[in-house]
Amino acid sequence: MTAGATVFTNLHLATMADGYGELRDGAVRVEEGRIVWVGPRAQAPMEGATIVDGGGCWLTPGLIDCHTHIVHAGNRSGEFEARLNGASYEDIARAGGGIMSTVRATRAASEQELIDQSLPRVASLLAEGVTTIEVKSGYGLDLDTEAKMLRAARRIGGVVPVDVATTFLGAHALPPEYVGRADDYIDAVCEQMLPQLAAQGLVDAVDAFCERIGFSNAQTERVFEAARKLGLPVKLHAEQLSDQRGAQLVARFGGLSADHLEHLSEEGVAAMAAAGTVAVLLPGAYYFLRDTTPPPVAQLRAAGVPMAVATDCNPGTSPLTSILLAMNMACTLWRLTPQEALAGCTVNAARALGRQADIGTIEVGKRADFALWDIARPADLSYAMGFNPCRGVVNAGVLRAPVVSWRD
Ligand code: DI6
Ligand code: FE
Repeated sequence: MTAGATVFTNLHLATMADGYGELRDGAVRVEEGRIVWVGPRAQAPMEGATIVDGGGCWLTPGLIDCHTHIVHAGNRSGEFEARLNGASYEDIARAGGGIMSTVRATRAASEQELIDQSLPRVASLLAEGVTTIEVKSGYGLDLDTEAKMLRAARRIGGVVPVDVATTFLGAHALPPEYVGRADDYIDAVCEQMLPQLAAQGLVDAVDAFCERIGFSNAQTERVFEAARKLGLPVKLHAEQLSDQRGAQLVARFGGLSADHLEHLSEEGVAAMAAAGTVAVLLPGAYYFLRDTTPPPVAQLRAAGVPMAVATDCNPGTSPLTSILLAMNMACTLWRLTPQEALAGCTVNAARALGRQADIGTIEVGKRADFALWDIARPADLSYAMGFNPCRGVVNAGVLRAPVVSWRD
């Protein structure tokens, strides 16, 4: 008897190891939370294992939402409604709206309130087969609140079955205390906030918003230098609203990912391809902002840049808590194939987090994080809108929902 052995059988596999990596009528053996065997059902080594009958479901890697701002307080639906009733951006800003309203709410919330407000959003993702999320700070913009956000993100991973990767996004916006002194704020980010948060073990990666309304290329570079000194990987909100050559910058630092990319240049594509930097595509923000410039998907594809797809869940530009809808939008709006969309939430999302050795495909040695789906083929995941065919989630070998015989 092998301790903790489970065989998941009577299911079709999309391993995502090579394209879909389709294996009909397959099985997976898991021991101690890791995949030890993948293959045809008829050959599955069953000795000493608990058997989970997949009932003819499809099994994919657990989905990975590799770009979220899901930990924040309050929301901005009032602002959304005001705009649709004719208020201008300036009206809203004068009334204290926009990103700073989320900063105020997040500063005012306790750590527990942040967790309580974020959990329903996280639960929505988990119901759709998500097993790993990335969570960014960036609504604190001071040391204490950034720390509170990152601790809340980490603690969510202890409350519900999800793995959390934390990203420090101190350079998200200029806090009111520093108006007119952006370089001083970047000093604080680089010399105080990042080193202290890293010393507390709260930072897996470092991000910045490189944009005319965010931080300059030179300021971003200083943040990246500070990350490099601490041995932390970098990623970047790049070319969302304009081409700031952020993709080239993050590629030069061997960055994990460049995210958004609607205004990415050919030169940026080439730099990302050479550096192996993942393109994280965020159709929720494009949709919600009614943007009209799509990211250069065909060029990214031709250059062999791995593409990920994520929700960008945030209260201002992408109040989206459905990874399946993000996949659908990536296909519908930007012409990703359903296979690319699923790779974008599995194998390539893992890479955008630097976790490709551990998660993202169903392969021997990886963690047994899976999602089980009542679908006819993997393309169904990108096809339907607002329909959730998830029938179970497996976290490190532990099945979270019954899947046996719901068809009976
Ligand atoms: N880009 C965005 O679209 C969001 N952050 C970012 O860096 C906006 C966040 C917000 O409005 O709350
Ligand atoms: Fe974002």
